[in-house]
Amino acid sequence: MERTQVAIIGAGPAGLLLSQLLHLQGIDSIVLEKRSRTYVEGRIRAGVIEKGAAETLIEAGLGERMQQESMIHRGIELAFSGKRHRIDFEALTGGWVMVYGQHEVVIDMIAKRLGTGGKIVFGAEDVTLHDVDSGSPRVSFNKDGSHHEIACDFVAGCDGYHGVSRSSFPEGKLKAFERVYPFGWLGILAEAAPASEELIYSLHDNGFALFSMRSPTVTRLYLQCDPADDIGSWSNDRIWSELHTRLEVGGDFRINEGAVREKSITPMRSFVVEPMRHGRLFLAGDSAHIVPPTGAKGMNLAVADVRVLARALAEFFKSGREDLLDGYSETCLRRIWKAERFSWWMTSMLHRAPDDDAFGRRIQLAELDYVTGSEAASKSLAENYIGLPFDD
Ligand code: RFL
Ligand code: PHB
Repeated sequence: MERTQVAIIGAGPAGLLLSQLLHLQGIDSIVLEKRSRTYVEGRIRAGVIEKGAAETLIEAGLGERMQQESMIHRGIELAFSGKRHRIDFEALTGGWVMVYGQHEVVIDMIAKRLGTGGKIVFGAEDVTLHDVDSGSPRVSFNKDGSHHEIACDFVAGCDGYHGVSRSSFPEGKLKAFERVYPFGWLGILAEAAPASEELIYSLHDNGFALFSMRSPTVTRLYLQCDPADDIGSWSNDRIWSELHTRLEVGGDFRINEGAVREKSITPMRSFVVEPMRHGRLFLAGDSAHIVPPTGAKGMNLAVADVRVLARALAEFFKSGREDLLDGYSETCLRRIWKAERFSWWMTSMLHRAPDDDAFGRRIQLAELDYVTGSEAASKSLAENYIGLPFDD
């Protein structure tokens, strides 16, 4: 049977960064990923990296291409009632965020791990966790028709919301907290130069829209839609028409159209499980928590979790100390709940709920007016958006 110190389930940002951080501490790991490398490297998701998360990636030796190709953003715009208002992160906090696609981060992480002898098994099917409440857990899986087993000291469940790790906790051990929103995001990637230098979050009578980007030639755009909508009912013409209507407010701003490369609908939910540890199994990233994308926090929380986990594991292997491992769940959850609050707040402020009444709409507009008009309120948004400081 093969052996490793840490078996990592999932090659998303959480699992891959954890394997790199452990490697830098001299700890070996094997990453087991259900999908193919091509699939994982092509999966379009997040685009905003907090300052602290970007610095973590750079310190871990993963920043080379990111520093060349990413864009530093020092503010965002909020559009409502026919006007655009800038939230100036730099003036309010001295901070910034980086705009760089999550799949590019994943490409960089995979290349780095494989380039330094790291082990990632793609196409690992039927991953099953065994004896995680003992001192010697095992993980089994099938690949290309043969059965494999890995003995390890710890298992890191970095396998996202639909993974197996969370369901390997004993019945009744986890408490789940959830809110499902009555809307989804339809996202497209367009071969078009971004018409604005900064992201625009817009609340329109037709619903929310977000203007974002990936590079000087690629624009990323989102529209609030019904989560039950069939993507087939959204022709490119209908999408562009809604984007023009919802985003082109204030002055002569016009978005550029271009060939649509990706088109998908994501449902929106807030979700947290507590605790994030059972015996020798630790959950990190989306396997333990989901945020609606409005606050751009999902990937950033994954980075924050594995920072804490890597440090706790390193301390254990170095000195046998278990207090950081014991504190893992509590340390992570303090940040997670603040990001949950922020994402829920941004979502409620910027979306049109189907059962909204006139009172609710006036309150939303008053909130936006306050957030953009008060320095204290703008600063609160800015410090959460750029990322709260790490505790560790
Ligand atoms: P991932 O990325 O889902 O990776 C989990 C990996 O585990 C694999 N897996 C398994 N492997 C083995 N066995 C199994 N049984 C397995 N089951 C699953 C999966 O194939 C996958 O490779 O989770 P991780 O690493 O925790 O990373 C989390 C982030 O991906 C996620 O939070 C973000 O993408 C959320 N998000 C955003 N986050 C940000 O920080 N900033 C943003 O701007 C932002 N925008 C977004 C987003 C997510 C979006 N979607 C599509 C959900 C925009 C969108 C539209
Ligand atoms: C993105 O560019 O994909 C993006 C940006 C900001 C968000 C969510 C997604 O809040």
